[in-house]
Amino acid sequence: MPVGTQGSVKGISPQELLDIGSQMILANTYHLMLRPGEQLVAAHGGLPGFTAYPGPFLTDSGGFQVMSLGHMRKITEEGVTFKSHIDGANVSLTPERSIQVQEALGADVIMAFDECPPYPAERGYIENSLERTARWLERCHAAKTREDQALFAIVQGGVHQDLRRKSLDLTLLFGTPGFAIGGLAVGEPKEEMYPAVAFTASQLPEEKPRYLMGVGHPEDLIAGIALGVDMFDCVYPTRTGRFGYALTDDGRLNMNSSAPRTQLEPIDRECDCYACRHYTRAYLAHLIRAEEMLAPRMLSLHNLRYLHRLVERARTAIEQGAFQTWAQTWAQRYFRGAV
Ligand code: PRF
Ligand code: ZN
Repeated sequence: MPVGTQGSVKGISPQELLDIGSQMILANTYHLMLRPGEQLVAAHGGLPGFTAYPGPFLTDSGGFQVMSLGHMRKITEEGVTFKSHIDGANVSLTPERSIQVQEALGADVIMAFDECPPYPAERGYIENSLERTARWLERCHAAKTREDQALFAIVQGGVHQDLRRKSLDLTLLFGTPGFAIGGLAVGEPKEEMYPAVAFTASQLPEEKPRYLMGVGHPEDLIAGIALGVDMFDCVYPTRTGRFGYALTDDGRLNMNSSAPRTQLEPIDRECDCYACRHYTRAYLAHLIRAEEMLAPRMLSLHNLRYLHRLVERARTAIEQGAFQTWAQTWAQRYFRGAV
C-alpha cells in the first residue's frame, strides 16, 4: 500500500496510482483528525470522495503516529493525550475516538488503536503495553458501529517470542477479519525483526490477511512474503524517490551521483512506468540538479511501480510453485548492487 498520510500519496495523482496497479492506499487518522478534521472528509462522502481515488483505503488508528510525532504525549489506560504537531493544541485519542474518526473517514479497512513501544524498551513495559493494547482492542470492537468496514487487530510484543505468544492469545479471540503484525521496523536489527515476523505470521489464521505494518524495503517484502505476510505499507518508495533514489533489480540507484548524468538509458529497462517509458537517466538526473518538481514525482512513481511489480512477480512465482528459486535469483542480483 502506498502511503497517503494526509489524503495524498505525495506527488502522485489518483490516475497514476490506478495506472501503476496500486491496490489500496493507507491514510492516517492522526493527521486527518487534526487537519482538516474528519467531518470535512465525511462531508465529501469519505476518503474516496475527498481524494478522488476510487479504490480501497486503509486507515491507521493513530497510536503509532502519536508516539512518533506527537509532542508531550501521555499514555494512560483511557488513551493518549498529546500536543498537536500543527498548532500545539491539547488533543486526546482513545480507542473510541479513533474508531469514531475512522468511521467518519470511511476507509474499507480500519485499524485497532494500539500502542507500539519504542526500540529498545524494557520487557516489563512491552508486556504491560501489549495487555493494554488487547483491552483497547476490546473497546475498539465495542465502539464500532459500521458494518461495512473491516477492523484489523494488531499483534504487539516487540521482538520477544513469549510476549508475541501472549499478544496473539489475547488478540486471536476477537476473530477480526484480518490481523496486523505491529511493533516491528522501529529500529531493531533485522536479525531480530525477521524471527518475530516468522513466529507471529506462523500463528495467524491462514485464511485471513496478515499485514506487516510500516515495512518496508524490497528485501523486507520478499522476506515477509516468504514468511507468510500478505500486506505491507511503507513511505520508503515515495520518500527515497523524493531524495533522488531509484529502486531497481540491481539495488538502489543514486540519481544524485555523477554517473546517471550521461546515461541515455531508462532507470530500469524492464519497468513499464511512465518515467521508464519516456525518460533517460540523464534527463531525470538533470531534473534533480535543476530542482524541478517533476524529478521527485517521477522517482516516486517509478519506485511505487517497482514495488508493485516486485510483488506481482512474487505472486506469479508462488502460483507457479517457483517462489523460492525466484526469490533467491532476485536477492543474488539485488545484493550484488547497482553496477
Ligand atoms: N501500530 C500501528 N501502526 C504502525 C505500527 C504499529 O505498531 C508500525 C510498526 N512499524 C507502523 N505503523 N498502529
Ligand atoms: Zn520505472
